Amino acid sequence: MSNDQNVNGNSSKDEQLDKFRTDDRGKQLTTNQGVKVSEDEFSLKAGVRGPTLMEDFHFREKMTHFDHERIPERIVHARGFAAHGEFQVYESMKEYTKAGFLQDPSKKTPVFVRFSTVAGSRGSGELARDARGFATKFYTEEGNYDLVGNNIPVFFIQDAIKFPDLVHAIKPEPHNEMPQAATAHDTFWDFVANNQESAHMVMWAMSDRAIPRSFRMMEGFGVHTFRFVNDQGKSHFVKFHWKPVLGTHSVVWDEAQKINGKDPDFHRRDLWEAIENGDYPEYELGVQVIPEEDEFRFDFDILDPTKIWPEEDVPVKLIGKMTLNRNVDNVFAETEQVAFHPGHVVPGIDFTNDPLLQGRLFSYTDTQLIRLGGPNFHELPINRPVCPFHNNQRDGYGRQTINKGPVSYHKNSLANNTPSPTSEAEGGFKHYEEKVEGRKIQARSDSFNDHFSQATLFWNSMSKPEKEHMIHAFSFELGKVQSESVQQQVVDMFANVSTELAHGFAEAIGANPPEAHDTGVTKSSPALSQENTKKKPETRKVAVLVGKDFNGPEVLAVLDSLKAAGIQTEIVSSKLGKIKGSDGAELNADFTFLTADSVLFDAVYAVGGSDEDKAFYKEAAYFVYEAFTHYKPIGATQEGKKLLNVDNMEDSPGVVKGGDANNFANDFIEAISAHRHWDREIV
Ligand code: HDE
Repeated sequence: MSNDQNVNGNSSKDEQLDKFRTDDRGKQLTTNQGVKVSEDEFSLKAGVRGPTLMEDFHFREKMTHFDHERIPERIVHARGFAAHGEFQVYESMKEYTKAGFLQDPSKKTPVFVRFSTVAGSRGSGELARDARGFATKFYTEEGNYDLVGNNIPVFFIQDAIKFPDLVHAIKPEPHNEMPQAATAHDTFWDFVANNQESAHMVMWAMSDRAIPRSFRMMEGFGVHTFRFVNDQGKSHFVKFHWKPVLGTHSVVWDEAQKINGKDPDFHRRDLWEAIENGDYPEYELGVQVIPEEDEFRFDFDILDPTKIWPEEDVPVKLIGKMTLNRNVDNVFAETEQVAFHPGHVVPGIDFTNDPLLQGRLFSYTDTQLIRLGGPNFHELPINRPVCPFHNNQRDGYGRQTINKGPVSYHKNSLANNTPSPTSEAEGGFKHYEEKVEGRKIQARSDSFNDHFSQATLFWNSMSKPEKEHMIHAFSFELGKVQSESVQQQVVDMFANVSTELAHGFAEAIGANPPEAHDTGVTKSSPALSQENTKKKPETRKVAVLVGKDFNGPEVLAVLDSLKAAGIQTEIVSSKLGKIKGSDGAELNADFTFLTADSVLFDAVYAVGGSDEDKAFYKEAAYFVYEAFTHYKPIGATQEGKKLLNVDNMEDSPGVVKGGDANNFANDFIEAISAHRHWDREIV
């Protein structure tokens, strides 16, 4: 195989990565120069109690490398986790785009997807109330295409020049570096109140979307309006969506905060384990398409990144599916070193004048230069395209390619004027020839000025529990703000969205409630409510609380039914090891009440056991009650029912009581599919 085929492209991504993989297990220890090392415990000294000697090259090399092991974390999206997978289009998109990877349903395009939180540092808890990054690199045969999106379809600002201000406001405050990975502080809300274009995104950020149950259960959005360009040169405006096959689900805020303590790696563990178990996460790619001629047909500017195109007005067409099927081998080499860029496009996909997108086109390469230490980051294994790449770029830190020959300029005669440009007809990228004219001006179009109508549309679209969660979220966040002036400014601002909302949290934080007035916006978009998402039991995690002498046959039958429905069960008990039940049944405890917690599960099966097992019942009762307060499905055997005697739990929605194992299992699975039981009364 020539170099071109294995490292510089024309191979599968996995084969390409394989050239760089190494397994040190079973090998002899050497220096980086390949010299075998005879001693790795004691440095070279002048006498056993003497000073260390400079000539100990192994010590010096080992320590120097260690001293340089860290690189700057991403200024935003530092905390992330990624996986490999593949994408397949359902049918040719030729009518809209000539992008090669969107033509042939039989073609599989390798992808690498990195999910992230935005505000926190690299080691922060994953259940922060925050937007999630959803960045996908498609390794297409025409070059890498990066769809660098979020799980929220709009953004805080309309012009990239404001991004440093937003991020300074959202990050921990500089004088005391608090709070970590949180928006509940003065500078963030001061920014919001004084930059009212943020209203719509803040609504999403205060909604359940900002605390997803799993990376596998959240939507993704390209946010900006892009262009599709077909082989006739015709352009359509397009917005991109990822729709998770498992539906879109969230946790509740109390749970999120507890998960951050119990398992700060909750989201990455969930993704890692799902892939290891063969439960490959799937997302359908959706597009909303608007013909160029219709650019001005809407009551908002379609280039404004604080606006959605309501799905009821512009339907989302599902055009393909992405499956994540392989975990990384090394988080640093792959997840940390991957370099996304919204400017990485392929023929058939192009930009619009969205001023946020335009600024991003500058920022991403710039950030990689400092983060990855020079201009050769495209040579890192994870960033290499799978197609060949050739140009006259040379040298720079960490250069790996050994370019042969004396010529590194265009035009030339010595190399026959190669590498040579390719015509558009032959696959060369040609920028879409959009007509532009105007004065050079530092201003914003008036068509970007309506900051509240879609924020109200979002509010109108929420179910009752979702609205309650939002009022609670605002109350929490502003409850942590010290400045009464900022608190009041935020109340007054969100009175423009909904007086019900602003009133709700003004009361909780002791601010002056706004006067009731009608926003005049009555429209809603059912697609925005997570209540209307798909409900599926697959891959949900159930804690099975098992005590001594549990009801053997019944419990084993229920566990079989749960497994058959794709539900995962973990046995939790007072001690690790075997637990004996009736009729010779035996279960093995995976966790104790010390190492497990209800917040790490989707549902609880309260099995119970013998009455004398007092310690078990005490610990299990708290576990069950906490799950109940988080609206989770609960199933109980006859013995487990003893755990339900608080707050009328027994007769509450989503609480299923045992008896006939078959019916019980079906009812319990149905309750698990529902995800949460919001109609439950929590005292
Ligand atoms: Fe980013 N963003 N961003 N961003 N962004 C970065 O690039 C930036 C924006 C998004 O997993 C940085 O490599 C500017 C919107 C994701 O590696 C940086 C603006 C959306 C990721 C940067 C935005 C995003 C980043 C930091 C305002 C959703 C993580 C490290 C115009 C559509 C990608 C890096 C990964 C990362 C700049 C706004 C998504 C500094 C200037 C809107 C998912 O270049």
